[in-house]
Amino acid sequence: MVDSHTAGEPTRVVLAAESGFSLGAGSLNERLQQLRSGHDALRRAVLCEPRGSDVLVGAWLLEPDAPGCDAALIFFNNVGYLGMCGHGTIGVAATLAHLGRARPGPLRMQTPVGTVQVELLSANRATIHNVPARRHRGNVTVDVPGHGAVTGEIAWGGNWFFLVGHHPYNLDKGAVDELTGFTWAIRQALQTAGITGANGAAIDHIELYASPRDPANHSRNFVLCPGKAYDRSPCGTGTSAKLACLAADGKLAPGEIWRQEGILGTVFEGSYAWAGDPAEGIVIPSITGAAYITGEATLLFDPDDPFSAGIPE
Ligand code: PYC
Repeated sequence: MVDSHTAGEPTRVVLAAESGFSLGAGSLNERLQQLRSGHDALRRAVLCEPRGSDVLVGAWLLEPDAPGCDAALIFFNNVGYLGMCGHGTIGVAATLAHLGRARPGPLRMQTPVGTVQVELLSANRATIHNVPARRHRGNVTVDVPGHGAVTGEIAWGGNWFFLVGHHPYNLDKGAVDELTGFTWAIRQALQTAGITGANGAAIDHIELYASPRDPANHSRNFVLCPGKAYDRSPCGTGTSAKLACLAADGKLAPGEIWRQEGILGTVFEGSYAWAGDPAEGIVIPSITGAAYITGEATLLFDPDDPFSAGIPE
């Protein structure tokens, strides 16, 4: 496996072919099902303590079954599987460069929610052209116990997000506990109120945004991930969701640059193109960021180790 971080957020790439472990030869979604229903212990063993932590996002690097793709990816975290992961895709691109499997230029990655075109700009920098993103509903108010009414927007950026601009918090790293408490309460309130993304999909990422610290940027965010860890990066799918909302409001023109600062002050540069008729409100977000390799290792599973499959929840 190869570890990296993208703008502070870690990615652990599992080189599935080298591991000797196979998910069979089905479609990517069939292989995801295999992993989810038959081998979920492997997700925990690879990612959770004692080998990993709640903060890590994993990426199984697999052979693609979609025509024209260079690789297929299944993203996972401490509690389950992600449709797409922006920081993770940039991390995979840097990992492929590190392994000598990719040179600067175009790459196509298959994910369970669609194909992502990647432009590897250098060994550490990449632009991803994400799956189509859209605002699903604007101006949604939910009653959050202990906090009152909170209004936000629901958007898809490869994962489902609830984006909130009106809140009383400073998005400071020192306030992470408070921000986590607030966003976790929002997530639970959405669930209780039956507020979902399209087709009843759970909204499992909550994004707060505010003015940037650095005037060169346009916004700062704090993103809570499904397993209650916060994204150290500005979140690729979260920035995609934000771009879709800006496009829907006519606040950002196609091709215009949006510099999204995360909670650490690291930046993703975003822009969008309309996917079709602007009236449909569907955009193709482009996100540029940098990733650095932090380690390479072989994971060992000792049958005598009581925590070989991770520390149970
Ligand atoms: O960058 O899309 C992202 C992401 C999702 C969860 C953590 N990072």
